[in-house]
Amino acid sequence: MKSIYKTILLNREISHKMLAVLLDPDQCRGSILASTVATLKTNTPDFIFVGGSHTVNSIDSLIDLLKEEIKTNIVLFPGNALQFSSNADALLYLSLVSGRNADFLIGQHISSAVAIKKSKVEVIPTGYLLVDGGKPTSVEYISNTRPIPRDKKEIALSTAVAAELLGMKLIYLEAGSGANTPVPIEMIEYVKAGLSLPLIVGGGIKSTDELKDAFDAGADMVVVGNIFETFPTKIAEFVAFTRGYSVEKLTNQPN
Ligand code: 1GP
Repeated sequence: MKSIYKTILLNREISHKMLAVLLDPDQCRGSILASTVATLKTNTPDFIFVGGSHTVNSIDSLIDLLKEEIKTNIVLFPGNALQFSSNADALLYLSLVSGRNADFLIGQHISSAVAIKKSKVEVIPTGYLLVDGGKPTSVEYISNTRPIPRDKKEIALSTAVAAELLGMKLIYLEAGSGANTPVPIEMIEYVKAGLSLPLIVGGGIKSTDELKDAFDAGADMVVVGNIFETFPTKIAEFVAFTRGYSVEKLTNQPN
């Protein structure tokens, strides 16, 4: 099976920007789920992420349904050790490196490590940095960690580089699902400039203008979830924009 991490590296090399649609099993249900799946079938993003800071409903049944209906890579984006499913294609093995809560740095990992190793799910160690998104978010509350202040890009870079040196393979700059304001552009640019790893950005992105800002600033992949919980058909607009963005960049490259 094709390695998802290799796909991410390859896409970054050819400047193909990636979009991940995040589905929270608690929010994506009933008519919203039906409309989301129908839209995703014909407007398929690079990845579907499944997870959330706090979920009650089954991750497995959502993944099974998605795999039946849509041909794309399903990546676990877990809020805790319970959100593991061996039916997923890959797992972002998140360590909340911006926080000082040992449980989310290593504790949850220990609870699930042996089961994960026995599975066939591709594990992608990911340094996860929570950035102030203008309001308290679930991830901040549940993880009991403080986000990096919005004007402290140097702290964000030092944290991201520490994660890189510790051997993590991806960096995720997160403003938190439903954030008032996405990760600041200056922070994305600054972290990108000092980092060798692929950079994921998410949290509070509600329009293709904000998606463009994140791509322009250096995000290799952007994750969008919350806005689609109210307007699932907007997925089509975001997928089309992402495809067009990479094509336009390639076309405008000097010979
Ligand atoms: C949250 O980064 C993701 O973990 C996506 O955020 O739900 O605000 O789009 P939104």
